[in-house]
Amino acid sequence: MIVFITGATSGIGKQTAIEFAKHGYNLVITGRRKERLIELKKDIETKYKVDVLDLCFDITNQKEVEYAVLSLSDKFQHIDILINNAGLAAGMAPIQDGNLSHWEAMINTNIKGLLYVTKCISTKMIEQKKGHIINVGSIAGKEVYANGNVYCATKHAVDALNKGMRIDLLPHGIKVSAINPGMVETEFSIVRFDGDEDRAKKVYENIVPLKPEDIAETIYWMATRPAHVNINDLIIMPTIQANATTVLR
Ligand code: NDP
Ligand code: 8X3
Repeated sequence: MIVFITGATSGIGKQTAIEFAKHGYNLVITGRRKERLIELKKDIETKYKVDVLDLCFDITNQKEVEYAVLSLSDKFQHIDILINNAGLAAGMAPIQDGNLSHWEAMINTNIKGLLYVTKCISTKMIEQKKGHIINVGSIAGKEVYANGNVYCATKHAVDALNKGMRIDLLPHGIKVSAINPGMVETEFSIVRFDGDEDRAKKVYENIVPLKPEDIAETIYWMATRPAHVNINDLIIMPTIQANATTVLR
């Protein structure tokens, strides 16, 4: 079995790669940071004795995505599971103060990048007449919070795309699922606040957030339900977080 994971250089994607490797799956790990991919490949192959292909590309670049998928060697051609995980929040500001490059980055990555990868890989899955696509959405795709405007919009788009893919790929025997987490401590907030680690730390101060392991284990569970069962949509929150804005600190 082969799992193709976008955004495996950090956080949820990296931990999901490790989780599937623990269970003997071979992996295609992707992201822009080549050194991290090489290191993860080495670690996983040594510890879990599975085959790992590292593909370094930027999902916002449609040609790079297409080339990466076309370049898959025979051994990694047959993708059983695609995990659409790569994504980011950039900035947090009222709409009138929004930074255009932050907006472009979120729209290009969370929506367009996910679409480019899905188009290439769903085509392969249709030929195989089987496959499973798992989209990493967010609680921000279910609710909107102050200053989250564009990030929330991109994750609402992921929610809609998840539903659309489920319908379109149904006749082809391809499962489609979404996982929508609340707060998970990863590099997410460091990226959101342009590298400001102190500000990022404050997000998780005095709370117990989800760990990437919690999401990875749940994704693995979703991927391993019996053939007649599909998890369409799942929301997972830390116990201290009731919804996007209600957090017990
Ligand atoms: P991290 O910042 O730790 O990881 C993000 C991953 O996305 C990295 O591997 C990064 O790789 C990859 N990525 C970002 N942009 C691109 C790009 N243009 N091309 C290729 N890869 C890219 O954050 P998380 O693990 O938290 O985030 C993973 C997903 O989970 C995201 O979709 C996020 O929206 C979602 N999420 C996160 C939550 C949280 O609280 N942390 C909650 C709900 C959802 P690289 O930089 O090497 O390219
Ligand atoms: C990340 C979770 O609440 O910061 O998607 O939007 S949140």
